[in-house]
Amino acid sequence: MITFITGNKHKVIEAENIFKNFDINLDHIDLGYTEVQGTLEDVAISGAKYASQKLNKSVIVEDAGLFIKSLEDFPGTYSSYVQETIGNDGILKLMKDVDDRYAEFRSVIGYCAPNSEPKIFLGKVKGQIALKEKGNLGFAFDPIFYVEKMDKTFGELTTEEKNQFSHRKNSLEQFINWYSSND
Ligand code: ITT
Repeated sequence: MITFITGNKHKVIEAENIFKNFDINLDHIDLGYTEVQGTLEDVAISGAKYASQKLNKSVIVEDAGLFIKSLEDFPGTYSSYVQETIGNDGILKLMKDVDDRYAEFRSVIGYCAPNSEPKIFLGKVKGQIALKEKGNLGFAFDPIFYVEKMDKTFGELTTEEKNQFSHRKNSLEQFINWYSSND
């Protein structure tokens, strides 16, 4: 049994949808943990270690973010704060008249078992910042993240569609592959 520590119910839905194809049970607890200042990797390592010690369980945590090339990787590790303050409208304003709209979502999964050292798994997906919000599926930055091969934003994709190639799918799949061959 793996316990996913997150306060984001959308992440839980996506993760459950991925885990159901494997023989690993996934539980979910919203245990607040203090996010250290630092990279996605730093946050995932310290969060996983903290939660696993506190609960005496094998846990995963995830730290994710949107990295926009022409804004020098902003909002990056400030993604939560930016989503809560200026939101998608604010990002679109910053991107007004910007030609290079390349962006990546990154997801780092931190895994830790009791009395062990944490491990991390990075997943990415490439896209573009759309010219306007599109779609009401998904969450947070999804309506402004456009994926050329689908000709849709993440906000226009069902969970199943997003889970075919999202940053979260990539990080979780790496974790699952490692876990399945080490357990
Ligand atoms: P945790 O409790 O798991 O930390 P969170 O929502 O705070 O949940 P993160 O810090 O990992 O998640 O994410 C940083 C921000 O990026 C936050 O505003 C998320 O809503 C947003 N985000 C993360 N994954 C996303 C995705 O797949 N699509 C759109 N926005 C996403």
